[in-house]
Amino acid sequence: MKQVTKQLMEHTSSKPMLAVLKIQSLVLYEIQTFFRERDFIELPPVITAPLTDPLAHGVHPASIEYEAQYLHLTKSMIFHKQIALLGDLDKIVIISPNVRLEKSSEAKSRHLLEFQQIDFEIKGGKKEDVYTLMEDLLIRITEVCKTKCAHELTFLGRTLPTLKMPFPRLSTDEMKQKYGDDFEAILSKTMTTPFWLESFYREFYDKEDPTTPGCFINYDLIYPEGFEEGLSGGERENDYETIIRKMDERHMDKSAYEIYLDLAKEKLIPQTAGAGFGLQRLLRYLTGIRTMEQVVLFPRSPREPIIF
Ligand code: ASN
Repeated sequence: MKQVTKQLMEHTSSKPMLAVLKIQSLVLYEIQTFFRERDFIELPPVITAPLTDPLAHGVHPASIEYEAQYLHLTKSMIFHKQIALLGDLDKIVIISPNVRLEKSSEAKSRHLLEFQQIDFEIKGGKKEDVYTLMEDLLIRITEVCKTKCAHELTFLGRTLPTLKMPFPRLSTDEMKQKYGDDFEAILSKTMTTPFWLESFYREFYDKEDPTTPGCFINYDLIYPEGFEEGLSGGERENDYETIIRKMDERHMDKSAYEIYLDLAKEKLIPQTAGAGFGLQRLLRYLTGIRTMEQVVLFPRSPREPIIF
């Protein structure tokens, strides 16, 4: 048997992997139940689209040519979430496969090339709604894992903390001043509870505070114990002039955004707030396994060859 075949077999049939998959199955069930109980409508994901998230950091292009069209593999459901809420839907959630071909030289330990993002959006929602929802969800997931996957957690040597609301909220500006550019990693290592980092300069679609230009009503949820970023989101920009100004500031090519901008101009994009969190990053935190490749059955990683 070839070495690589042996490697694949050992990985897929290992005992820690079985424990991870049991936890993953429970977590997926809890996530879907949690959102359903709160009247979110689950939508199937969009996998190819003429327009996808521009992302704040550069990745290799991932698109396919279909006859006369270029279709991008979805990097996040952001624009589809906003447009889905333009009618009578109020709250949506999508378990969305995202493809981001991270540059291997710049990729962090939390990056995968392909992952599942639980992407949700609330019409008329505010930052506070997202915080309460996510804190409730994380508390529920950790508690359910402790009772229903006690055996697996013990086997993995993981003791999950008892999380309490509200999670701390920290401003990126203040933390940068205090800890320097590496503030996020430093804080993640020192904190013992998940916490919110607030106000990032990034993609145009996150809302800039109209009363304080340069401040943004957006947030990341950071896992403690060095597990780093788990969620990104924000209240959304829906005013046409503001969107155009922010796209110009970011030197964006607007040609792909024709329909999106048309809808914004007609004031049809609703005010919403939302976020997305990665399933595999959550699993890393829950299982205590630090290596991303070890929590995925068939990993697509910027750090190693993709073997199957
Ligand atoms: N899904 C994220 C959001 O809702 C965006 C992202 O993944 N880049 O803000």
